Parts: sequence; structure tokens; C-alpha cells
Amino acid sequence: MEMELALRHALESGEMTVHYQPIVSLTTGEITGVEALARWFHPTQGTIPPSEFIPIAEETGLINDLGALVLRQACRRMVALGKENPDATHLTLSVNISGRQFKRPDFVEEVAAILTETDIDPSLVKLELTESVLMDNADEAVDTIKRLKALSVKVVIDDFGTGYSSLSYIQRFPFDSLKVDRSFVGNMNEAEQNMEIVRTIIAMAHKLGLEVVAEGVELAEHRTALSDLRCESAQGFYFSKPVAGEELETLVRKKW
Ligand code: G
Ligand code: G
Ligand code: MN
Ligand code: NA
Repeated sequence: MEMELALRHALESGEMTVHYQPIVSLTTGEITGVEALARWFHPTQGTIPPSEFIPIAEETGLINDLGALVLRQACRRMVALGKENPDATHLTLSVNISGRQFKRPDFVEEVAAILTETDIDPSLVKLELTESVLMDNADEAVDTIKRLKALSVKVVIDDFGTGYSSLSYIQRFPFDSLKVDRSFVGNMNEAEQNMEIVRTIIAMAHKLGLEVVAEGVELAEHRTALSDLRCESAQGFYFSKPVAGEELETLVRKKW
């Protein structure tokens, strides 16, 4: 309860902000987009990690307000960045969507309203869904994804490999791309078996017409191995940690 009140306050007071982690093309070494990540800086407790506040936001229903705040703030930031910097006008914006948010009846309408309000190019917006979101009602999920895609936004399967769905199950949903979970990427050079898992996910994703983003790239070895596997892009501490909105500009000119 105390935590719920603190979270509610954070959403109204500006304690909740958005950080951005670059997503880098493995062919050009340039930034192609960013993932928006919620950050809570509490005045006395300091930084509270998403692993603590996202579950509470889910339980209390505050995830709807949190999700709208992140999407709105991130769209505004990217539009402003594009106006200041012509190199940034084509950057994509990935935003995490939680299950409870996705299942809300007016979710699609709320996304549409924020796209209009912020004047962002909808084709640059990517909504990231995890496997668990798709499980309990697949038909309804397909319908929601189709309505989202009618707005011209892209839909991405996030943390792939951590759930129990096969790629053939994923095929039922009209995704544009797939993110390989960082647990597979982080240990891919330690054992041939791990490398095989990543190789298989990438190859099958490509057969399904999905572009692949590898998460959790921490080492030059990861990057090289992923390039060899024809993985399109990557994200991780090797390139950059998530940064505050004001620091985003410095990433646009970088080449990795
Ligand atoms: O940023 P960090 O790695 O600490 O995030 C931990 C988890 O919190 C990740 O799984 C991430 O997807 C989730 N998360 C971060 N920001 C958001 C957000 O705005 N909405 C939702 N639903 N999840 C988020
Ligand atoms: O679940 P999701 O993919 O949304 O999680 C994104 C989270 O992963 C972010 O909170 C970010 O802080 C974290 N992250 C990003 N890059 C790396 C990395 O290279 N290694 C690790 N361990 N975590 C990362
Ligand atoms: Mn994500
Ligand atoms: Na994720």
C-alpha cells in the first residue's frame, strides 16, 4: 500500500522518467533506434529498479498510467531530437508493453491518441511484447496486434526464448521483429551449445521473415559472433547503457 502511494506520487511528480538504450545496426555500426526504459528516482530511497516497481504497477493497475507516461514522454523526446538533429529523424522508438496494459479494452485507442498528440511518425514506433502476454488468449492477442498495426506501428516479440512458446507458435502473430533474450547472448561464447541456440533462433526467425535484435551484448566477441550469424542489430552494455534523454544526442553521432 505504501509502495502503491509512492508509485502513484512518482507518476504525478516527475520522479518517474525515461532512459534510452541505443539499438545498433551490425552492418553499419550506427544507431538505428532506442529502447525506452522507465526509471524511478525516489528523493530519499534513490533509484528503485523496474524489477521492483513494474510488478507493483501491474498488481495495482498503475501500469496503465506508467505505460502511457513512458510512451508519451519517449515520443515527445524523439520528435524533439529529430527537430534538433536531422540524423535522428529516422531513429525508431521501442517501448515495453506489459500484459495488463495490452489486455485493457481501450489500449489501442490510448496508443493512437498519444501518437496523434505527440505527432510522432507511427512507423518509427515499436511496441515490445513478451511471450507471456500472448499465452492466455491468443485470438484476442492477434486481434489487438492487428489493430495496432493498422496504426502503422511495429510490433516486436521481446525476451524471446525465456517463455515456452516455439517459433511456430509465434508465427500465428503478425510480428515485425524478434529480440533474442540476453540470457542466451550473454553466454554464447562459453559453450558451443549456447551458440547453437542463438544460431537456431536467428535462422528460424529469418525463415519467418522477422528481423532479429540481440539483447545483452556485452563483449566484442558477442558482436562478432552475431554478425557472423547475420543478426541485423544488437543492444547491450558493449554499445551503451541506457542514458537520460539529455544524453541521447551524443549517441546519434557515434559509430561502433
Ligand atoms: O531497465 P531494466 O533492465 O532495469 O528493466 C528491467 C525490466 O523492466 C525489463 O524487463 C524491462 O522490460 C522492464 N521495463 C522497463 N521499463 C518498462 C516500461 O516502461 N514498461 C514495462 N512494461 N516494462 C518496463
Ligand atoms: O527485458 P528487456 O529487454 O526490456 O530489458 C531491458 C533491460 O536490460 C534494461 O533494463 C537494461 O538495463 C538491461 N540491459 C541492457 N543491456 C544489457 C546488457 O548488456 N547486459 C545486461 N545484463 N543487462 C542489460
Ligand atoms: Mn524490451
Ligand atoms: Na523486455
